[in-house]
Amino acid sequence: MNMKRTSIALAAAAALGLAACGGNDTDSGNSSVHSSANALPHLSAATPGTLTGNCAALAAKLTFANTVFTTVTDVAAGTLKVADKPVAEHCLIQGNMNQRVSSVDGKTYAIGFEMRLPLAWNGRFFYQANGGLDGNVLTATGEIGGGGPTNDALNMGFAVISSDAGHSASQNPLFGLDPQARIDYGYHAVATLTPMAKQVIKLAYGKAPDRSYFDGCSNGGRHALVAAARSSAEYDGIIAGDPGFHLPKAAIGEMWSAQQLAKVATATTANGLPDITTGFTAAERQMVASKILAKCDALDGASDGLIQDIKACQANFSLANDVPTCANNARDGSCLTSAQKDAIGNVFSGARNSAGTALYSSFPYDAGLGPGWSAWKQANSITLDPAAAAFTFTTPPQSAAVLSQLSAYALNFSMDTDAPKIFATGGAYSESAWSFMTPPDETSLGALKQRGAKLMVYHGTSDPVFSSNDTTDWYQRLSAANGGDASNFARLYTIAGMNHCSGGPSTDQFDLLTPMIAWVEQGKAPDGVLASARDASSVTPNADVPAGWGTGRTRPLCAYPKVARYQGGDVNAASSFMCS
Ligand SMILES: [Ca+2]
Repeated sequence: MNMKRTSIALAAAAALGLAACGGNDTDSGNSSVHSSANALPHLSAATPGTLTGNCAALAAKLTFANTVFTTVTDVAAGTLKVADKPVAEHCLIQGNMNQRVSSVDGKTYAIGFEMRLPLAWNGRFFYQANGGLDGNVLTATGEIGGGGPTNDALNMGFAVISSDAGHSASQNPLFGLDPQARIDYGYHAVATLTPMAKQVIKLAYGKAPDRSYFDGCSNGGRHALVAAARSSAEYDGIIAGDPGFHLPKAAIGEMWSAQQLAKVATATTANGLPDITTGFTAAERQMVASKILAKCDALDGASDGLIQDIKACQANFSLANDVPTCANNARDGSCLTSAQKDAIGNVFSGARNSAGTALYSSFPYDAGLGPGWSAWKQANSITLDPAAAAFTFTTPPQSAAVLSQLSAYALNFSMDTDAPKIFATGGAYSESAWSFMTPPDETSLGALKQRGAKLMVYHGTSDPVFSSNDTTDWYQRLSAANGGDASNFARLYTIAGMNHCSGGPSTDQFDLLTPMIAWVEQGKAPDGVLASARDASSVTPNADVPAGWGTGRTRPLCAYPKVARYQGGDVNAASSFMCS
């Protein structure tokens, strides 16, 4: 199935002439040391291996400093499935590293992990970076991103690791009270697990991985961009999805949004606080999305429900002028009140303090204002984000008692006096949240670049929690730091209509890992990547895909700043679009 998708993608790229769209680093030599004035080193291809001996025999061989291996067991083919296909037989190894008792809260912490090693190995290692607050050792199938993936890294033959990043689910979100757990979550778990995982692979297959890949979305995308900076020697291909690489600021942005929507709420919740879901109802969100589409959809040449030219859209759409203002403040879903326009305008223009200084990023107006948008702006913004802010992203942290008052904490969070605490240190907290959560120098990726490693970043333009504007801004600065063009080692793909990591009215199903391998190991730059809409006929349908799109819609994902523009022909076919 994966090979089929690859051939489709390559055929589509050829049909579109996309090979001519991007950079010039397409030399296909096989040397790992090839280099010239304008070419970056080209890493050699991985070669496959076989698990030496059986899984049980591996147990006696496993050893690594500060590591306890608790489970080593064979997993039969078909025990796991991806897209209804059986995952091949593999060896499951579970354990933990650096177990300790916290001097701050007296609780036992460790970096929990699992690895899944296929018997038939492709010679590669895959770090599966997980999302949210971490705290769960998710099954190490090697999720490759996008909605409803049709394959995973384990099934593609990778040896995969997944971890809880240094704390358990039962310690969420109060792990932030422990200084070391903060740092493990920020960057230290990845740095600690990577050499252990490579040693396990060496013991299992008789050689360390030839090539190593790193992939995650959301907080996992943050882990990926942090790894690009901190672990540039360890990873050859890094995929960062909807990266929360400025997560402490984004959490402030979420609470800012909650405060804006609270101003126009029409009801209160059981705890007497404004019900922020009433500040911008589902009908009103759908209406605003229709007005955005009316101004922006055709800018890419096709009125197809997808706003590919998201930059032009921001110049064309005006919340004030293009959305009707309710007469007599009578809200019926067909209009917004002036107060709502102010509040929602503030949500999109982004968090700022009383001096007008931006505290995070603006968000682009786009069509994805459905449930996936609401879940972050109107629910997580008063639960998950304040939990992270209260205990992990501010110093000193709040007391554990705040756990029962998170909504009030979010709605009362001061953009003037609380927001600066993401940069603060004090007492046992010797690193600020900004320091441990973000890449140390996010546009200084020379070490990664110069050794021939590659970075692919994708971001839904309807992501309501981590703004694609923030990622686009970073990519522009990265380009500037690389002579105006970073495309020979780092590419960004914005995805029209996609909410946070998946969903939204979008073509959110794609495989960046296969083109990443081709880029790293064969020097084939990924100029066009094929994405599909998960319509009603999909194995994993996306309810946000309008029925009017029909079945089988595909689109090219274009490397920023190029945009998929309609050239004529079948509006559902990627081949009808050109990246330009
Ligand atoms: Ca369009």
